[in-house]
Amino acid sequence: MKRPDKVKTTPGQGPGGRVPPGQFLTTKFPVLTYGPEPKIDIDTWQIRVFGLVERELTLNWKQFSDLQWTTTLADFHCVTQWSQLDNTWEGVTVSDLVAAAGPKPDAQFVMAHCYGGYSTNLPLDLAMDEGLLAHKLDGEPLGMSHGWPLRLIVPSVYGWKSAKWVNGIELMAGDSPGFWEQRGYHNEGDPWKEERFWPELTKQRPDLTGT
Ligand SMILES: Nc1nc2c(c(=O)[nH]1)N[C@H]1C(S)=C(S)[C@@H](COP(=O)(O)O)O[C@H]1N2
Ligand SMILES: [Mo]
Repeated sequence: MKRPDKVKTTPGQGPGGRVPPGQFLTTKFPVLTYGPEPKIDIDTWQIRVFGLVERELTLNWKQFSDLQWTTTLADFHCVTQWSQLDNTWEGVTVSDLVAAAGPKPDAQFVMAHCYGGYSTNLPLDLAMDEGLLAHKLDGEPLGMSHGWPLRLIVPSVYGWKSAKWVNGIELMAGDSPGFWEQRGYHNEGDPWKEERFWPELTKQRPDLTGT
């Protein structure tokens, strides 16, 4: 008998009540990328921490991977309704990286920038509390399509905030919408509150239901 690879859950059900409303479980880790995958050469790869920082940082892969590494276990919820539980990510915490640059007191938001032009915005507190710049998933380097060599992981918000191919963390005083946030996705994106799209936009544009 074929075992279904999706299990529909309702609030509070699912393993340990860990699956937010309107989500299906998957074990496959689908790929979701808007547009073409960027081409990345590890020899020229770099990440920049800039904006409201005391010391702007530009690190190459060697310098980045010499930072303290952290492992986290987290669930992943995509706004297109799949959730995957228990992913083990390894990388450098946003808080360790940002601490190295020294955030200025008026920094309150971050913009994650990516190879290929994608971006997403987050409150600085959230990024510092749980943001991980991950290079490995379940013990293996990320696949190209999952953001190799480095992606952001922010488990408590929808997956579009977990930017792949990250190459910049910009600290800002005011909030500013990222790629999907400019195109109708919710600014905060809490899956437990189903903050999927801006309510007005969803009403005006019924086509904006799950990309
Ligand atoms: N650079 C970039 N990062 C991105 C995206 C993207 O299109 N470009 N898609 C986002 C979305 S909508 C989701 S759900 C996750 C999916 O990650 P995955 O492809 O590794 O499953 O990546 C996020 N990060
Ligand atoms: Mo997504």
